[in-house]
Amino acid sequence: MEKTTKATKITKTNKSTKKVDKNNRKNSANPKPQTLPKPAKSTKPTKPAKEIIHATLGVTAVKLDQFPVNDRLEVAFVGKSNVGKSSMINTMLGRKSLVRTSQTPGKTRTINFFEVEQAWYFVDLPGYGYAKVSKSESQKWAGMVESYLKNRPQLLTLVLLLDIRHEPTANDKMLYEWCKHYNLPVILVATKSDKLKRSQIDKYIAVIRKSLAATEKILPFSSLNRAGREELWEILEGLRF
Ligand SMILES: Nc1nc2c(ncn2[C@@H]2O[C@H](COP(=O)(O)OP(=O)(O)O)[C@@H](O)[C@H]2O)c(=O)[nH]1
Ligand SMILES: [Mg+2]
Repeated sequence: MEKTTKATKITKTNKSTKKVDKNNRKNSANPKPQTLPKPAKSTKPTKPAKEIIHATLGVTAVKLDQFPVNDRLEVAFVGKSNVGKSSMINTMLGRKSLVRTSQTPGKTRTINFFEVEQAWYFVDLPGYGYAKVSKSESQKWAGMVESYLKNRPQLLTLVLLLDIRHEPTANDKMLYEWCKHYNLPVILVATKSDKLKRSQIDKYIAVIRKSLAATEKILPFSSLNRAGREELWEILEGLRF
């Protein structure tokens, strides 16, 4: 008896789902060819998406002597406040909210070390450039970030995040030049690529490249649709081996 009741319920649910499906199908019956997103250069992964089994917040630090002591390789993520840093780390790790997003800008004044598998630390450096932050606060930021960058021989690369829609800020440029000066590998990633049409992406990337006088590739990335995720993993794995 119970089975029948359940079956009826399920059928009911299916019915209503079907209705929606039908409507959707109707809408998509005549797709406009120009809306089909077919890029010249496909960003589709050729391999299955990278899966991360172990990812956890390891250490939260505000100064050098609190940084973890071990030989894991580190990848540090840096960029202005709100650029999409926390979202990117979550996307890379395949987690929804391991790193909290949209915290009050300028409030994150810690360096967070996320353990990734047995191999890595993903390091979330504090964001910069929030207007309401005082001068002494931004000096504190600079001091902390500099102390991190100068004292981590295990730092494999910096990932510098730039909003694809905006010209790099003075701080972005300063960080980029800093990497060049100290010969620290840097990966330039242009975030929120979903905000642009595919046809616009190259144009905006060119603006960023010119503004930084950058020589390396700038990778479009979206935490919304995961564009760039597999490519970034490939670059990181390539640096590691
Ligand atoms: N459309 C879009 N929004 C994003 C993307 N990444 C982050 N955001 C949004 O941008 C805001 C700031 O993101 P967050 O990851 O907290 O930035 P953070 O301050 O750099 O750590 C949040 O509202 C996010 O939902 C993205 O790839 N696409
Ligand atoms: Mg953040």
